[in-house]
Amino acid sequence: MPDRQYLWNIFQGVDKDRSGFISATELQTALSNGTWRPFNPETVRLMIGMFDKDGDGTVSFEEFCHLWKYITDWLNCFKSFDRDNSGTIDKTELKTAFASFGFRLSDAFYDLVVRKFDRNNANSITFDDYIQICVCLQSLTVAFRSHDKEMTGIITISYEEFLMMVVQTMFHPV
Ligand SMILES: [Ca+2]
Ligand SMILES: [Ca+2]
Ligand SMILES: [Ca+2]
Repeated sequence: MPDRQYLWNIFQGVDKDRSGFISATELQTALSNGTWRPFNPETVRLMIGMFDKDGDGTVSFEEFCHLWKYITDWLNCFKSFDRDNSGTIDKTELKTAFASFGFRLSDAFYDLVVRKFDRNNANSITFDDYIQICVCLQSLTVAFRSHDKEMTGIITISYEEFLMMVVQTMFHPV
């Protein structure tokens, strides 16, 4: 953790209306700095949901300290896999990243992910979408494993269980 004064300065810069709390809009604006494209609002909502411990819908300074570390860790992870320093993750880089997380998946899967999240038509994924993909994949994997008691990699679930799994992971994953 960097010192609190350093984080307090960042916090005050992000808290544009000086309310003492960071709203989703303020966070999105701060994260968009340096790019032309707004930070994925879904990722912003996801992160606020994870760090808004008192549930008031905004990020206090205490909550911000944890959020800041989370974003920094993801950014370092993203940069370490962006081998060609293009600022985005292409299919080959994504494969390397996920293989290092322990996923063994086919090319068809990576093609699909890049196609779904390639919002710039550049055959690659930006930082905000990368966080969203990783967090969703992690929570879907946890949900799958909770049904896969024998660790066979195959589960049998009902339609309702399937819906519950998707709703729980896709909307407000933790
Ligand atoms: Ca504010
Ligand atoms: Ca809060
Ligand atoms: Ca790259």
